[in-house]
Amino acid sequence: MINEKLRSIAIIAHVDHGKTTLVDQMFKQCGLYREGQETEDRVMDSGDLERERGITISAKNCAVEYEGVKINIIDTPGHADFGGEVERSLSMADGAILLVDSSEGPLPQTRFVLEKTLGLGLRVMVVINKIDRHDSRIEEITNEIYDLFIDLGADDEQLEFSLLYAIGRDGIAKHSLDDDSKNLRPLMDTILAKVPAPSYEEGEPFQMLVSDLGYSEYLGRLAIGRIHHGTVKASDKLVCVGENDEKIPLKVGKLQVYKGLGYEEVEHAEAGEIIVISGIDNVKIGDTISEAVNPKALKRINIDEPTVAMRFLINSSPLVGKEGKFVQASKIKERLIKETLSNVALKVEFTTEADSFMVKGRGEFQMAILIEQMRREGFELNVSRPEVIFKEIDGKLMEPIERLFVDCEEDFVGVITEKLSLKKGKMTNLINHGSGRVRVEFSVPSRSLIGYRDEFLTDTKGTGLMNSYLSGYEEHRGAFPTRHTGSIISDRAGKAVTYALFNIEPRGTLFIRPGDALYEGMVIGEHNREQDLVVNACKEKKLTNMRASGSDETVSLSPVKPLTLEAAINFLRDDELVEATPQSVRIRKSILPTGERLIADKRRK
Ligand SMILES: Nc1nc2c(ncn2[C@@H]2O[C@H](COP(=O)(O)OP(=O)(O)O)[C@@H](O)[C@H]2O)c(=O)[nH]1
Ligand SMILES: [Mg+2]
Repeated sequence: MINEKLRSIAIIAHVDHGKTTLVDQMFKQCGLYREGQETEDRVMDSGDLERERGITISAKNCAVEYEGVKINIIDTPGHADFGGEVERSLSMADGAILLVDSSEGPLPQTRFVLEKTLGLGLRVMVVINKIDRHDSRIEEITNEIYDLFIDLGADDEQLEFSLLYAIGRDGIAKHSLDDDSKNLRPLMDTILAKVPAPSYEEGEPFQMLVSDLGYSEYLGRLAIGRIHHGTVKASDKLVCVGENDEKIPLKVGKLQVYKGLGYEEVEHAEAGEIIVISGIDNVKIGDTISEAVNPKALKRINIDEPTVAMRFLINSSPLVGKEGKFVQASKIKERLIKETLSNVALKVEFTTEADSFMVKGRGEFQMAILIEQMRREGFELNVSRPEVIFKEIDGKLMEPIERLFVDCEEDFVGVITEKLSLKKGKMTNLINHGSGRVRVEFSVPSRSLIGYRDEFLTDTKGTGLMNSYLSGYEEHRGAFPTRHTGSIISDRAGKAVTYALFNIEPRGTLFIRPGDALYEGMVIGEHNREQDLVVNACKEKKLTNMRASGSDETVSLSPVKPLTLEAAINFLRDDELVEATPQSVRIRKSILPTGERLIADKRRK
């Protein structure tokens, strides 16, 4: 049986290729807004951090109606660190729209999302987006897209994808470049024609795969997913089949489907529909909700393994508890467990120490976003330097290796290649278009790229582009120094004093300002030399009987950029931690007392 009144599609692409903006226009043209209604840009980016940073972090569902057919749409993030969201979303879709920027072409995350989609056998439509860009290279990019499909092993049917052109921002899609289409109809019609309507076996018992979780004050936990077979009604008695085939009975509370940006309560729902049900607390993404007699599990969602690990610890600095509401290990543990429920690419391991947790994920950016969210909720915590996860295969130490694509001006290739080769990277390809810009490919250990982006932007004067994807595990390429500078460390607690900072300043770059609270073992700056430097930043100028000359009172310090969480994480050495609290980001030594630290350093050497 086929449910002709329904389609479900995921919108996938590299970051910034225009997914969320296109969804806005679909809303507008499918009559979701009244004429003249004030609308926000990128409504689907509804989280605070999403709005602030202008990126999509978690995948979200919505639905529009077109020509009497309901289209469920899933907007996904395009950043590699949030790849788990794409894997999760695709389990709800029958097809995908792949957006490719008309100037940037397919980039590493384009490859990642397309690989996942083809692997699941989903129908893909390709939209070359932002064709209004004056630097668009449509013909070249079309070839690159075909090459990518072939490279990823697309079969003949998948290779015959529909190709459209769009200015997503203006709500225009075209079948060919000389179409004078003024709206998205060509795209919407293609969705109806090319994305298969959900098919199901009649009479089969109800089965749904849980692909997302929600939470409501009134209803408790919400399980979200697509119905594979059968139908469901509110108050049906079902069973949730968990990871180890454990079966938990449940009674469907409220039954809802997506409508526009929100939910709509319904009496019953049919195969193919994406539903939101309440009635069970102990549900996880990947579980199957099934009819109570003879329950059968669907295949769990395939999620790539984590590649980066970071230790989360309770805040053990002397300033603990001044800003945060939640500082206890038990609160942090509870919060991390809650996060792993919906954030499928994240794993938490409990160590033998009660106040330390090992958090594993896809990258340091994913971690930074989690820490940022926790700070805003009132948590205080310490986190360690991110480390990539090694594997041992046949007695050999293996490490994750990435393919890195750099696009930059010719003049910068030298410095980039030199730096990356120090970090065990190898150049694998160099394409010079003769336009002054070059494309260089490297094979680089993942650990070399942690914290590298800032350095790269500095080295290319902000004009370089870099993107990478995980290409696999290779034998460990050997150690290299992480940072060529040391830290400037406070030797005591107190308030930073202008006079003292003025004298320290020539030794490096400061992170703090006069008046900031300091403690022993706190890192207050980056030293110009490789070793650490311990200083007294609270030292007042000795007062003499002679009147100080005026110029002393007006010493001026170089302006200090406040530390961002990401900058702090990138700066860390192995024996340092970031202290994150609702209002502050500080860097500190793991061992705070200077004497103890020196002894530990000696022992290590
Ligand atoms: N020139 C141009 N820019 C666009 C178009 N569509 C989106 N953009 C811009 O591209 C940026 C990224 O858009 P967004 O929808 O957040 O991309 P996403 O990361 O794929 O969701 C925003 O600054 C948009 O204004 C378009 O059709 N043409
Ligand atoms: Mg987006």
